[in-house]
Amino acid sequence: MTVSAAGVEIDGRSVCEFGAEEALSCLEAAPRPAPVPAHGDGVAPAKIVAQTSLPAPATCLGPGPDGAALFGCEDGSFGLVAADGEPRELGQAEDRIGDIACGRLFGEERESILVASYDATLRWLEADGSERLRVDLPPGTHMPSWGTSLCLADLDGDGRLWPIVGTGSWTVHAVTPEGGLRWTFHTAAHTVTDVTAGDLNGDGRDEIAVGTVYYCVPAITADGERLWEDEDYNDFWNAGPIFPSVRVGDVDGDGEREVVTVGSDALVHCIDRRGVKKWTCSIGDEAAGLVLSAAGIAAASLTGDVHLVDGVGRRIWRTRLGSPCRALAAVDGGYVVGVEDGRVLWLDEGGAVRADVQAGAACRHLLSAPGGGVLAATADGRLLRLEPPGA
Ligand SMILES: [Ca+2]
Ligand SMILES: [Ca+2]
Repeated sequence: MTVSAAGVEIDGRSVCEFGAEEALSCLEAAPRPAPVPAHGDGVAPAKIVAQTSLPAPATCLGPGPDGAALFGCEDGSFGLVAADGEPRELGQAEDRIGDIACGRLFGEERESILVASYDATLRWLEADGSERLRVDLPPGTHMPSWGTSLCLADLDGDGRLWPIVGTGSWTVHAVTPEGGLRWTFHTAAHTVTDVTAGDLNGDGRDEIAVGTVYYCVPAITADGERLWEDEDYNDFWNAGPIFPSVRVGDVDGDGEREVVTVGSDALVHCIDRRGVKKWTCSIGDEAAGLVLSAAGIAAASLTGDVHLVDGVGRRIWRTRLGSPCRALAAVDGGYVVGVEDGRVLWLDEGGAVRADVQAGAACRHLLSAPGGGVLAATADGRLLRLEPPGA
């Protein structure tokens, strides 16, 4: 066990991170945490290239058709913004947008847009925004059927992508081309926060990993059955209640994909394809973002730190930003982070802050934009296009 000013490690894995206000005073010989980088310490100014007001604060951003970006808002409006273009509203749901996605569904030539709303609908739009189909998400027995989360999954291993929607009413649905349901998976009393597709068991068909608000990270087979039969509920009980995001990738390079999530216990959890916990790593507080990339597993915390963790749970670096993180996205050569005091910061793959800009309000969602820029949605309902120096 190693105790330092940064936290406690056992066998090289972080089990407890001290926050910015919690550095131990009795460890004067230990290295002090790195200071928060200030503008001017090699941090170049980024630019606000364009900004506009959305109908309401955004709840989600996502890649759209033909290089455009998609947005969904708290008031149920949704739309797209073309590269260097103005946002264009495509429609209006009756309640907030839970998630928005784009892809070539069922092997079609053209891309489609999917919009999941808390009004218990899934909208399927053509790339031009015209509505093609609307699916009423079936009511649950206790909770409303909010459409909270979306992903696309190759359920048959033939390259054709199916829409997968997670709901508030403890269900995940696979939607057919006619707007019916191929299957419905019941999470057993766990409202869904996130769904992510990936071939976990290596049979060429995608499974679905699911984040929930209540002590559970299930995985679903391509046929809608439970993939993990042996979930360690005691472990999830310690880690929960909320798992806001799940990611799938072979993070340790052993040829098998893992599910990576962060829990209310302030730990990054790595779960193998059989549902067995491989490791955990502390990030010191609840997570505001989780990104898998070639450099490692990046997680931003409400403490105001960004952590990069390797595939076996050892910390590579930790960068203090001095304000609670609210959004994290991968960009070419590193990461971009939005923090509560309104700054948006670019970090390189080594964790050094290279550029920043003041967005004027806390940034809630970030999306890498074509051409090196970033789209940022702020808490006060603006959408900004930002560019680091040299972009
Ligand atoms: Ca599979
Ligand atoms: Ca692996």
